[in-house]
Amino acid sequence: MTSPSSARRALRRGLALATTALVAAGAAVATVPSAATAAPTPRNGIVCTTGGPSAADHQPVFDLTTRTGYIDLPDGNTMFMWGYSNGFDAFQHPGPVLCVHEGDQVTVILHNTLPEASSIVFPGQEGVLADGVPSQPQTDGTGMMSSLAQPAAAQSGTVTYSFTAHHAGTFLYESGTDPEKQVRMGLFGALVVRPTLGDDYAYDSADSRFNPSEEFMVLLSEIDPYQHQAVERNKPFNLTTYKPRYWLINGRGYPDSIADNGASWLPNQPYGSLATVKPYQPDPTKPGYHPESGMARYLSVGSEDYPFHPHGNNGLVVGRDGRPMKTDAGQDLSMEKFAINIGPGQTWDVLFRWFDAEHYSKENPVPTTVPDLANQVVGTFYSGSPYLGNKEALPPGVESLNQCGEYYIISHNHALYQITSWGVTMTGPITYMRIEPPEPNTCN
Ligand SMILES: [Cu+2]
Repeated sequence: MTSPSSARRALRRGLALATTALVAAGAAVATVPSAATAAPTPRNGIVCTTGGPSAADHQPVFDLTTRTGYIDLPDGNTMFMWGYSNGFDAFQHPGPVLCVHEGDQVTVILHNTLPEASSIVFPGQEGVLADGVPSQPQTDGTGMMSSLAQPAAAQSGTVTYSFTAHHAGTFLYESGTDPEKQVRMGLFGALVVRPTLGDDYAYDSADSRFNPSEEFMVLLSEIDPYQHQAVERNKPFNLTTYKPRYWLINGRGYPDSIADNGASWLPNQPYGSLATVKPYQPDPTKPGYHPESGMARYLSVGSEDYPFHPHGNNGLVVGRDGRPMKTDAGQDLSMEKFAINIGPGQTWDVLFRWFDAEHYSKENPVPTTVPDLANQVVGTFYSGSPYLGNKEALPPGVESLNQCGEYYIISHNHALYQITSWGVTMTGPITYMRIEPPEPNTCN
């Protein structure tokens, strides 16, 4: 597969924009607006789609439409994808992050526009109904399983799935029809069930509290471009030759991964993964009081383990696969981990804090001799100073993207062959944690 010319890309963008305009025009005259609504998009962090006005009555309703489209990859390639869009919006990848509350009666209406039947399964949810009857595997006339759930017919079929969200936690939703093809083509997304205790808790326990402005999604996936090319050209694909060559975080590869949510140059890949946090400071008498943890929700739809590895601090694993790390009797089974090894289909809920452990500053300097400016090799995001909140001169010829003396700490997949894009190294599932200097600062 070769990169399309920029002209083709521009044409496709133009078509996408035109489609969006048509949909917008259609919405203006439609009598029934799309049920799901997206909250105002924060620059960083998880972007929740909530289930419309009835969500307030604990009956969120989501319309998900299967669409085809293209995403941009770090090596300059573009990739044909399938995806779930929010309501009847244009194509996006991955699907919207469905945020509901424990105990909610959740309705998800699948509108299928693909040339083949498609369905949705909700791993971890119990008692799922499809058009009012139990959602269950389907067989064809020969007794072969044809789908893990009742599908919506090709082109224009619809199925309404419903369930009660009994358990708080992080879950996947994904295609249950020909998943070796459809999930890999992009039919997946995250489902977040918030506990009764409150939106700023991972589970119904006081020790799972986090700061809502520091909640992040790390949704990991992979692409074999030859499979996508075959689907785009309506050709068969031999699954025994499946070999991923791209790996993505929230549907983007580095450096796009650290761009803002909704970055203008990634019209179909709305979700960034830069984690912007403040230093943990539990003492209210000290400046920068910030006593809460951040929270990362890890999910994988890949076919291999992804050993994701945030540098700098351990994380506290408080949940796995939408269940808290506690016994039925409430005994704490949470554990600290440095790398989070996410298996196919798993989700991990991890609380983390960034400590200013040594309190280094100009008044408490790092006990080492810093080399001369001309002898330093520094990264793009270095401030020129080892001290949080300081900006100083950089070596000759270096341009820095550092804004206000903030720190950047890399988080990445530690299977290094997986942080590539068809062989281009140091791309793929890499992101950063950005540590903001204590306020007052000059960041904004
Ligand atoms: Cu590393």
